[in-house]
Amino acid sequence: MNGTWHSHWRHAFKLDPDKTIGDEALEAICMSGTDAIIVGGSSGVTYENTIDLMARIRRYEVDCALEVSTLEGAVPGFDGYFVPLVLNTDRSEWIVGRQLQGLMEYGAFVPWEETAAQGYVILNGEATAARLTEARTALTEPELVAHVQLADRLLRLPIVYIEYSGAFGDMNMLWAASRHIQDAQLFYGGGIDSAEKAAQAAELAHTIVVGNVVYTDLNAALSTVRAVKHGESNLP
Ligand code: 1GP
Repeated sequence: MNGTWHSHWRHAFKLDPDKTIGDEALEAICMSGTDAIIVGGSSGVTYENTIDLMARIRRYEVDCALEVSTLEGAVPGFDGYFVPLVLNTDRSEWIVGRQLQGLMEYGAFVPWEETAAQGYVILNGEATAARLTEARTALTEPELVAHVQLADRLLRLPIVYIEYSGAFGDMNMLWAASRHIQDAQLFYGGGIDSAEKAAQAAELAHTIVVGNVVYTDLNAALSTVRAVKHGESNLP
């Protein structure tokens, strides 16, 4: 794994600027012992709601990164920036198109040292991101492995993100991805809503990302941090 600003993360919460979170819940999340807060969402992300959430998270010391999925939501002042490339879509706008558009507009202002591309493989067809990008989510295991190799070995992306957003994924698929990762940091996200699921996914991924449960069951969300911090990954 590359030694970069995000490489030590084992656990991250993903907060959606388009969703409401109270001050107390936000404090509990930021003070939970998680390694980072990722700000990002698939719809309804604007400059205003992104900067508002960033300012609130900034009261705490936790690392805070922005996943830049729309130009409207590109806000300066985060510790780091992720640029997602969706690898399992036929629509090139989600692989390089929007990213090029972003660079044409903001290329001069990109903090390159703190910016990392994420090779997304979206595997839950029901996820908003899957619908939006028309991702080919029904991949076989060999197809998934090829996507992982494309991202990790051929393109040398720093992060491979196995995304099941909204549903807990097939751990056999995550296992297959983890077996074939060489240098990239393996992120897993999707349906982690308990300590058990967190521990299971964290055994196979370098970093687990917990999203939706923050808004539905705060205590369960907090339990995922403890599960990861007490367990260890089998990955190198
Ligand atoms: C979403 O991977 C994250 O991008 C987390 O997924 O919301 O299902 O936890 P959940």
